[in-house]
Amino acid sequence: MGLLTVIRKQKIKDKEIRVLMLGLDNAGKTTLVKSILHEDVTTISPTLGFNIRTIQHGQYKLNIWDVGGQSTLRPFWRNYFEKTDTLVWVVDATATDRLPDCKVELNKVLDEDRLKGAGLLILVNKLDMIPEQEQEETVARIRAMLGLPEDSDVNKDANNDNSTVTFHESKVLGCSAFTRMNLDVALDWIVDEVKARLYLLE
Ligand code: G3D
Repeated sequence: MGLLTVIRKQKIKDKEIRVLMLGLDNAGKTTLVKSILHEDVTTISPTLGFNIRTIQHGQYKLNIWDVGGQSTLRPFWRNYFEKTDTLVWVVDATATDRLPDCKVELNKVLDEDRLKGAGLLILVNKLDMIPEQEQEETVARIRAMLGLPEDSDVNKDANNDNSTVTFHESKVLGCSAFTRMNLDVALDWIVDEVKARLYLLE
């Protein structure tokens, strides 16, 4: 068992999970964190550096690193990769014109060795802006445009030629920071994926 695994196992014993939240600026990262914490989401200022917020979810403590997504800040993302258990990548469902840029940045991050052991959760945010009957299709279209496979063990997805994704598990989930749609589902997925992965290594 590698040292990293031992450290991670210790953390899960202490019931702590480190979550790194990234995505382009304006995707709604800070709003999502505030919404999860039941804070007022009407006053949000741009994240110029990073915020760390702790969320208690069931028995687990999630330390969420919300890092600014402006292009000038992206070179600094790598400083936060170490010891990440789950990468949450936030996409603005209404910003289809930015999807190509989003895909480029996501693939750069997915290529990072230091993140390769982490779980990957893609949150397609701002679904409250999309008519209900189009939400499912919107999430599917964004998944396809980003070159992501169906929710599964992406290690086994040899047909995904868009990236060298080697994350353990991935999930794409539509959500809304404003209505809190699927936020509990997202937290459950993070905790369950980390628990299953680290206990499987025993
Ligand atoms: P960031 O941290 O990813 O840069 P922010 O993004 O959390 O600062 O949010 C950027 C803008 O998106 C904010 O609007 C915020 O209110 C809005 N937003 C975030 N989440 C949602 C959501 O779920 N639904 C809708 N409709 N809007 C959302 P402003 O106007 O302040 O720029």
